[in-house]
Parts: sequence; C-alpha cells; structure tokens
Amino acid sequence: MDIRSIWVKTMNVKIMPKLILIFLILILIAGCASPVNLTGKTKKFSITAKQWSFEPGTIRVNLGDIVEIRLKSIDVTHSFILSAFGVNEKLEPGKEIKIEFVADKTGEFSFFCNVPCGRGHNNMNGKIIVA
Ligand SMILES: [Cu+2]
Repeated sequence: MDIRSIWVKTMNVKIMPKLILIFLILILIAGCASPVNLTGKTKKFSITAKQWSFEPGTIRVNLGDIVEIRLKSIDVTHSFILSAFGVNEKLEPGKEIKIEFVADKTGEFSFFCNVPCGRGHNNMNGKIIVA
C-alpha cells in the first residue's frame, strides 16, 4: 500500500461522516421550510401614484393572503417597485395595471418609484406590512 492510498483511506474515514452529517442537516432544514398556508383570501387595493407619493402609502395584509393591487399614475410616468415580491411595473399616466402576488413572508417591505419624476422623486415610496 503506497502512501497515497493510505492518505485517501484516512481522508475518507475522516471526511465521510462529516459529509453525511451535513447532508442530513440540509435535509432537515429543507423539511422545516414548509410552504406558507394560504388564507384563501384575496385582499384588493388600489394605489394611485402621483408627484410625489403613493396613495395609500401603507397597506396591511395577512401572511398567506393573495394581494391584488390596481396601480395607476394620475400625472406623469412613475413606476412601482416592490422587490420583495418580484414586482417591477412602469406606470404610464392614465393606464391601470393590475398586479397579484402571495404574501408569503412576514415583515415590512418597501415599494418605491424608480423613474426620475421630479423634485420629490427620492421620497416617493411606501410599504406593505405582512403580519
Ligand atoms: Cu419617481
């Protein structure tokens, strides 16, 4: 038996149990990350974008709700970015857009406009609270 095969055997004995343990822990973590229970409710909102705010600026839903939001701008082009739920919509004046997503995590998630729309653009944001 040469030195290399001894080394390979030793490493297998040392490393394999650790790899198996890591594998089992990963399976356990995956099992705990269970999907959110849906409430079966659809919460509907209408949000108006205007220089330089969203009205309403805060909306509240429950974990597991389906959230439906109708969005429109009543003056210039804005956008509605809600990254936490993969929403990125441009809001052309006068056109209504409907978005829908599942509130599948709790917390406060901000939304904002990323189209430079004038003096108050940087303060044009709001939040969704999922509890
Ligand atoms: Cu803007």
